[in-house]
Amino acid sequence: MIKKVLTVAGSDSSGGAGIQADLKTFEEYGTFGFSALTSIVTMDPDEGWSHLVTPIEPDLVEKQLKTIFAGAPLDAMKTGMLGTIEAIEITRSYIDKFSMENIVIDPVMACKGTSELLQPENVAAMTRLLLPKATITTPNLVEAGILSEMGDLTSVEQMKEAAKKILNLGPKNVVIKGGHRLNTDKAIDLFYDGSEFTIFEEELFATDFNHGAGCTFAAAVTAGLAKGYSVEKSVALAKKFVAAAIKNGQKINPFLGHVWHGAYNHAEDRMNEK
Ligand code: PXL
Repeated sequence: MIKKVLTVAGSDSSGGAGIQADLKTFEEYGTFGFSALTSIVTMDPDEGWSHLVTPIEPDLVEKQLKTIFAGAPLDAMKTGMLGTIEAIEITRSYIDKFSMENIVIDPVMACKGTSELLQPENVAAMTRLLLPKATITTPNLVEAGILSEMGDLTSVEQMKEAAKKILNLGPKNVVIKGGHRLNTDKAIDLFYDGSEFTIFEEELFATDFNHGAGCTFAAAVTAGLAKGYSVEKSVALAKKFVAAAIKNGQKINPFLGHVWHGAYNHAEDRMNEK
């Protein structure tokens, strides 16, 4: 049976992050994707590509989850941008009601291109209601600094300390993405399972065409878990998947370049007329 995977996240109307990244990634992994939309992000080319986040009515979030969970059990799920505290509460209630396992919490707090953070009270609700249910959480350096209350993280040693603090919030595993924000010549991710630290390294690509990288990484981990891979293997494979996606990033419009979710599997070659 094909594995079923859910994303509870926002729509990135520009096509690279959010549920668009998630569903494309789920498909690349050969899993069957579902989505419950929590918000819609739009960008205005007439206003310097400024972002607007419009939350979905909580009642409509619930209706989507009811539809999705009506079928056979899901194999894994992830959360991304969560529009409202109510959406967070509803998501938690479905996790409990259906005894969901294999849960990836991507603690999205801002979009690139906007300094506007998610409401602090949303972050608090996500921390309280969702992190304790997480198989793994996938903060970037900024998000890890906020969750650990350590502020700026500038070294692997500090990332280790932050990972310990984040694990105390309840997730079973944490991976902190150093990315381009850590001033290293490699893209370094730190994985912590509560007993051991593992460093994952990939080439750091000098590209701006990396919109959607974070969502794609978390979605790849989720699909890996759905397929029955261990948490560590899911992270290792996700890292390779997203590295290929960044390396083959595409300039999508005058403002932005996106990761290419199909790069790892050379999806651009599919269905070509021979
Ligand atoms: O990359 C963070 C992110 C998450 N979710 C949605 C987004 C973005 C950034 O644009 O639009 C829906």
